[in-house]
Amino acid sequence: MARQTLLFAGIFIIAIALFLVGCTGQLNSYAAPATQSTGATGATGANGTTGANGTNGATGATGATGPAGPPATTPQTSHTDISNFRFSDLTIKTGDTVIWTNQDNVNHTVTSDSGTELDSPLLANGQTYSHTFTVAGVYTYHCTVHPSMTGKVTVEN
Ligand SMILES: [Cu+2]
Repeated sequence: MARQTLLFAGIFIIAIALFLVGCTGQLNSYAAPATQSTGATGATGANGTTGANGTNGATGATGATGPAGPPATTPQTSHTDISNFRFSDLTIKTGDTVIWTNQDNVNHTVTSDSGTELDSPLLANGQTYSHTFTVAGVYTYHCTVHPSMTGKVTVEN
């Protein structure tokens, strides 16, 4: 009887052992997923920062100043007397005006030696003749009544 009990006990133990082995195998196979899960996708990297704007270029140099024009002078008026049968030579600027006044008791004229720049009528005592010179140059003139009377106006820029 004891031997039978031992035998049953042995079979029982073996059965349990087999059962356990089977369960373990099932558990093992169950625990191991047929398909391995894919790892989580890595987070997308952050966008890079935008580059700073470049600095503006230097301002261009100011252009050179142009050549200076003729000095802006206010036109002048020169008074000159015709006296004792003589003219006085004058030097003036372009745009200036000359006024001749006859101080003699005889008539005189102011007449260009050539051309018609100066062409006064007969000037009695106290009368005047004026002319504005707009072009630089040397203007020689005389008196038609007394050709030996000569004068000169130099007009400068
Ligand atoms: Cu004269």
